[in-house]
Amino acid sequence: MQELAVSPKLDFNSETYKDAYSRINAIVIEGEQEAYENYVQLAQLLPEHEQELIRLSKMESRHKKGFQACGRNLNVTPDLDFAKEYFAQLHGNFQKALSEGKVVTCLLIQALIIEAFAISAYNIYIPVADPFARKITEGVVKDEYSHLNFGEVWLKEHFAESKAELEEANRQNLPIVWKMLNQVEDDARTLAMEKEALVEDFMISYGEALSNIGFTTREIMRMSAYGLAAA
Ligand code: PL3
Ligand code: FE2
Ligand code: FE2
Repeated sequence: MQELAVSPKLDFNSETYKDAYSRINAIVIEGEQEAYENYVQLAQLLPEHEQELIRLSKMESRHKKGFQACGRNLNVTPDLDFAKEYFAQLHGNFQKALSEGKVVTCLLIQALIIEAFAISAYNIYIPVADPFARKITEGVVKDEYSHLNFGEVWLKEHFAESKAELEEANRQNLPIVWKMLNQVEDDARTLAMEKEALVEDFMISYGEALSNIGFTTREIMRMSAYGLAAA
């Protein structure tokens, strides 16, 4: 209900809103594009799940098209150079893990961290989005839960032998996410999305995923706060 008090003040056609939207929209478009590529590459690493991963990758390209339409609907040109730079570190870490055949690290980066980040962003965006984007985002976020679930199920089945690599990959990549959140804090606020709400929602999705995989509450606390203080 709180968000209903906020949304009437938003002017989706104001220059301020559109300027912030040109970066946030680009981040989401680039994120969906990279998610598409990552699932295609994961399919090569996990041939026994090839069909399922290709199915997920196709969902990501639909998401990208949906968010491109959201930008067009507001007459906003997404700043894709900014967005590429925004994802560069996570992208580099994924590519490095891929080249080393580290499927656990790849799954942690894409299916857990990026999907949990997307879920939190989309959940917080939906109540304050323009009506067109709200409809699109509601459809997208449902899919993202199934992507998070793919990572959870695979990692749960391979928990014992993946645990150490998961902890190391978390230690290397989670601080990057906190940094990415800080980088969009101002633009997100212009869209009526609060950083605290994003952090909270991320912690819930990511923490639940870690718990389903097999980590204890103590381990989850330690892992999910990693790098937060420095952010
Ligand atoms: C994977 O399916 C998608 C990856 C996309 C990641 C998006 C992260 C977005 C962070 C920016 C916060 C504001 C979001 C606004 C929502 C339109
Ligand atoms: Fe997606
Ligand atoms: Fe996804």
